[in-house]
Amino acid sequence: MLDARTAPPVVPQEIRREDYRAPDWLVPAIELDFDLAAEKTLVTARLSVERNGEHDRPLRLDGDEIVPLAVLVDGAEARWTMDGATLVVELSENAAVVETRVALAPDRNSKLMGLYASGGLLCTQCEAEGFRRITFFPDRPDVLSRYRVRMSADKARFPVLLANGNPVETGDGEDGSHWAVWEDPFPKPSYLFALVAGDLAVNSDPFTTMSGRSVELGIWVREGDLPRTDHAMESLKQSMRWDEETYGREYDLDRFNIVAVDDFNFGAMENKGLNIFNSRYILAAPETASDADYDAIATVVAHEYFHNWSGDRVTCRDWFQLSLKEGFTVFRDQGFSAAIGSAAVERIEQVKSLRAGQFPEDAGPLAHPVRPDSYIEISNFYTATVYNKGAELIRMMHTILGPEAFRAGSDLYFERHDGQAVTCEDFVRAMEDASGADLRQFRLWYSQAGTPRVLARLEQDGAGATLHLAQTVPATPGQTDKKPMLIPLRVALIGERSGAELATERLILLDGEQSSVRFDDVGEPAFLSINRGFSAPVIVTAERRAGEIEALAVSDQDPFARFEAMQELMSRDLLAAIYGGAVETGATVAAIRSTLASNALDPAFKALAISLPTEAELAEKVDPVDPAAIHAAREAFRVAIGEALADDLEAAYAGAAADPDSLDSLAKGQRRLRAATLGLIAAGNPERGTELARRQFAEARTMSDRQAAMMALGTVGGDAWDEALDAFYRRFAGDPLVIDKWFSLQASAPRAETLDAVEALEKHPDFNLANPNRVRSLAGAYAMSPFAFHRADGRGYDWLARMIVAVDRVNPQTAARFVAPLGRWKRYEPVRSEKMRAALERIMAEPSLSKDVLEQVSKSLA
Ligand code: 0A1
Ligand code: ZN
Repeated sequence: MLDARTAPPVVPQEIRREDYRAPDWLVPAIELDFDLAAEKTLVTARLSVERNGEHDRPLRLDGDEIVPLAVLVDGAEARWTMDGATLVVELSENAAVVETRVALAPDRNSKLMGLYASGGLLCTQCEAEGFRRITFFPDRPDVLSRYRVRMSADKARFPVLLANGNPVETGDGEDGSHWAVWEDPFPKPSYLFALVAGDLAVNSDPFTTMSGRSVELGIWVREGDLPRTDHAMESLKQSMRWDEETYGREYDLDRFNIVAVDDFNFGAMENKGLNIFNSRYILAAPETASDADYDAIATVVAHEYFHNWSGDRVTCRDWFQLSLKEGFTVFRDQGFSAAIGSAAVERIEQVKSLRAGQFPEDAGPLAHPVRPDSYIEISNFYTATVYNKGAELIRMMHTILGPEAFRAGSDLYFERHDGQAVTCEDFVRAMEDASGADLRQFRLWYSQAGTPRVLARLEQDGAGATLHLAQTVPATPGQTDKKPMLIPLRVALIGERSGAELATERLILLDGEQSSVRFDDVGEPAFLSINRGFSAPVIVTAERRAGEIEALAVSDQDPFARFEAMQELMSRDLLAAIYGGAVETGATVAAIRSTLASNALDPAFKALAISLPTEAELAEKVDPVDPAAIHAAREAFRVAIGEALADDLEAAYAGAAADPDSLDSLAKGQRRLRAATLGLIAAGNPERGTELARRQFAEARTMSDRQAAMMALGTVGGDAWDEALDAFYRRFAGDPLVIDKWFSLQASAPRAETLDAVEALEKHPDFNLANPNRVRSLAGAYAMSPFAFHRADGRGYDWLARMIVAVDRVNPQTAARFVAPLGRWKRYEPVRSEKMRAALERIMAEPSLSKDVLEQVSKSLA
C-alpha cells in the first residue's frame, strides 16, 4: 500500500469540453450586500433562481474557501449540504429566492482572486472562477444575471465605492460609515462582476457617443498618480471613437470607470463598466514610462474597452470558448494599434511576439488548440495560443472574406448574439452566413494544435512559373494525426532584374497536403515573396536561389516580407555559425548598410529590420538546443557586424536623435533606432559603446533612452553598469513601476554573473513575493533570458524551481506561469535537458502544490 506521505500527488480532475451541459438553474437577478473592511467583510447574496427545463436536480452553488454562515430559501431555513466546496440546496419549487451569508478576509487573500486588498484598496478579480470566492453562485459564464450591489464601509478609509453599472443611491450610516448602491442594467456572467472601495482620486472626462449620448469617463488612482493618467484617458477616448467607426459599436452605459491597482495577476480586466487594471497599464509619464510602455497602455486600454462588446454584451458559453472573446478582442486591439501607429511596424511586432510566446508553446508539452478540449485549471489557459493565435484565426477570416464581408459578419454576430453566451462555432457561422463563404475546413484551426509548416518551391519555365506548396501539421500532445488546414498565403513574384512585382499579388488558399499554383504572367526570372503580411501563422521554408533572399531583404515592397527576408538572411548565416561553421556576415552587413542608408524607410522599421533574430528565436530553429553555442555564435556575429559597420552605425545613431518631448511615431522610431544601433556599436567596440551609453544615460530625458543605455551597459558589464544601476535606483526608489524595471534590467542581462545578481535581488528589501509585477520582473525576466538562465551547471533551473514553489504558496496563478521555461526540457542538449527535468521533478515532489502548478508540471513531465 502506498504511504500517504510518499504517494505521488494526485493530479486533479480534468474538465472536458464535450461534457458541457446547460445549467440546471438560472439566476436572472442577484442582490449583493457588502459590509466592507480589510480584515473582515460580510457578504449577503440574494439569488432569484429559476429551474431551467424539467428535472429534479438540486441547486448547486460553487464556492471556494468560503463557508456558509446562513442559507435561507424564500426567507426560511433551507435544506442544504456541502459537496466538497459546493453548496447543494434542495428546492421544491421552480423558482425561489436563495439567500446566503459568508465572511471574507480580503487582507489575507494573497491569491488575488475574489475580493482582496491592494495598497489600502479593496478590489475584486472574478475571471475566470473568482466570484465563487466572494459568494456561493453557479460560477459559469452561461448564467447571466442582473446585479444590484450595496456596499457599506468606513467613510474615512474607503471614501469611494464603485461597482458595475450606474450608482443609484448613496447615504451616510452611523459610526462614520457610508453606503452606495449600484445597478447594472445589462445581464452579465459572474466573472464580470467587480467592486472597488478606497481612497481614490479621479481623472474624469466626458465622451459623446456617435448617437449623441454623453458618457462620463473616470480613471481612478491614488491622488499622487493623477498626473500620470492623461495618456490612458486619451487612449480610451481614441478607442471608443475607433470602435464606433470601425465596428459600429457604441458604448452603452452612462459611466465608464477604470481603476488602477498595484497587485494584479494579469494585465487588466474588462468588468462591465468598471475595468480594473494593473497600474503598469495605466500610469505613464515620460520620465518613468518607456515608449513601449506608452504603446502597451494604449493597446490594453483599447483591449479592455473593446471587450464591452466582444466579451461582455456577447460572452462565452463555457471557458473552452475563451478565444471567442480573447482572440477577437486581440484582433480588434491590433487593428486599433495599427490605425493609431504604423501598420507595418505593428504587424512586425505582433508576429515577433507570436513567435516569442506562441510558437514555442505550440511546439512544447503545453500545446493546446485555440479551443481546448480539456483543462484542469482554467487560469492556465489564458495563453498566447488562446489570445494571439486566436487573433491570427480572426485575421485569416478577415483576409479570406475581405474587409466588407468581414464587417458584415461581425455586425451579424453582434446582432444575433447580443445578450447571449455563445461559442467559437457561432462566430464562424455568423461569418459564413454574412458572406456566403464556406469555412468548414477553416474550422480545423480551432481544433488542431501545432504550428503548420509550409514548404514552397518556385519552378520557372519559359512561359511562366509554378509554385509548388506542401503542408504538414506536427503532432502535439493528444493529437497525432492531423488533417491539412486551409492556409491563406499572400504571394507575389518579384522580378530579378526589375525588382518590380510581376503581376498583382495573389491570395492562395492552400487546402491540401500539396498543391501547385501556376503564374502565367511572368516575363523575367522571379523571386518568391510568400506569406506577405504574415497572412497565416505558419512556418514557411522556401527553397531559395542564389542571391534571392539578399535581394528580397532590400527590395520587397511588402514591409513585413522585407523584414522577414532580413530575418531569413541573418538566420541562415547564424545557423551555419551555430553548427560550427565560419561566422559569415557579409550578406548581413550589406543588407544592414543598405537598410540604414535608405531614405524610404522610417526609423522604427529600420530598427526592427536590423535587429538580429533573438536567441530564443534561434533556439526554435535548432535541435537539440545548446544555449551557450547559440549565444557564442550570435555574439560573434554581433561583434563582426559592429566592427564592419562601425561608421554606418555611428552615423545612424547620431542621425536618429529624437525630440525628447515628442511621443509621435517619428520620435519613438528614432529612439528605437538609437537603441538598436547602440547595441551593435557596443558589440563591435565595447569601449566606444560604453562611452556612448554612459552619455545617453546621463543626458536621457525619456525612460526609453535611459533603458536602452542600460541595456547596452548591461551587456558589457563593468563599472559603468554598476554606476548606472545605482543612479537609477537612487532616482526612482519608491516608484514601484520603475523599480520593476530596475529588477528586470538586472535579471535579463545576458551575462554569466546574472544569477548572482538575481540571488542578491531576491533578498533585496524591495523584493516582494506577494506582488506579481515584482515577481515577474525578477523570475519572469530571468527565465526569459536564455544565456543567463540556461547555465550548464543547472543553477538557474534550481533557482527557478525554488521560486515557483515559494510563489505557489502565495499566489498559484502567478507561480504556474513560470513553469513553461523548464517545460521545454526535451528540446535541450542532454546535460541541460536532464537538469531541467530534475528541477521539474523536484517541484512535483513538493507537498500541497496548487492545481495550477500541478497541471503545468505534470504535463511538462509527461
Ligand atoms: N480577460 C482579461 C484577462 C484576465 C484574465 C484573468 C484574470 O484573473 C486574474 C485577469 C485578467 C483580459 O483579456 O484582459
Ligand atoms: Zn481580453
